[in-house]
Amino acid sequence: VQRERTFIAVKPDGVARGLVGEIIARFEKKGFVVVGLKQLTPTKELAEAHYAEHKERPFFGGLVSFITSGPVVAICLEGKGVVAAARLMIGVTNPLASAPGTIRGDYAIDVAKNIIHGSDSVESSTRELKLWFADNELLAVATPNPNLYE
Ligand code: DAT
Ligand code: MG
Repeated sequence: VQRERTFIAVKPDGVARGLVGEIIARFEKKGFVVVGLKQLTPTKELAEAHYAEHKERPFFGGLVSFITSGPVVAICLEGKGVVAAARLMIGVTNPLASAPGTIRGDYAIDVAKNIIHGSDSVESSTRELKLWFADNELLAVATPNPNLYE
C-alpha cells in the first residue's frame, strides 16, 4: 500500500494558466513523491485510449480535442493511499461543486476545463500509467520523502 501509484495529468488549461508548480507543490507538501514527470501534447490515439470509458458520451469529441489542444504535464505520484487521496485533493468532476481547498474547487469553474486528471481506482492507475509512461520513465524506487517514510 505504501508503494501505491497514481496517474495525474495537469490538463492544457492548467498548464496554460501556470498552475503546474502549485499543483505539484500541494501533492509534495501532502507527502506524496513524484516518481515520473514529463510534458507532452497527447496524440488523438492516446487521448481516446485514456478516455475510452467515455467513448459513447456526448462530450467525448470535445474532451479529446481539448486534451490534445496543447501541452499536458503527466505525473506519476507514489505514496500510501495516493489514488484515493489524490482524488480527494482534486475534488469532484464539476469544479463548481468541488469544495474550496480542493484543486478544482480553488482554481476552476468549468466542467470541461477542470485543469487536472487523477486516476479513479488502483486498476485505472495501472492502466493509465502504462498508457502514458514507458517503464524506464518511472523511478523503480522513489527517493524517500522524509515527511512520508519514517
Ligand atoms: P473525472 O475527471 O472527475 O474523473 P469523468 O471521468 O467523469 O471525471 O470525466 C472525464 C472528464 O470528462 C472530466 O474531467 C471532464 C469531462 N467531462 C465530464 N463530464 C462532462 C460534461 N458533462 N460535460 C463536459 N465535459 C465533461
Ligand atoms: Mg474519470
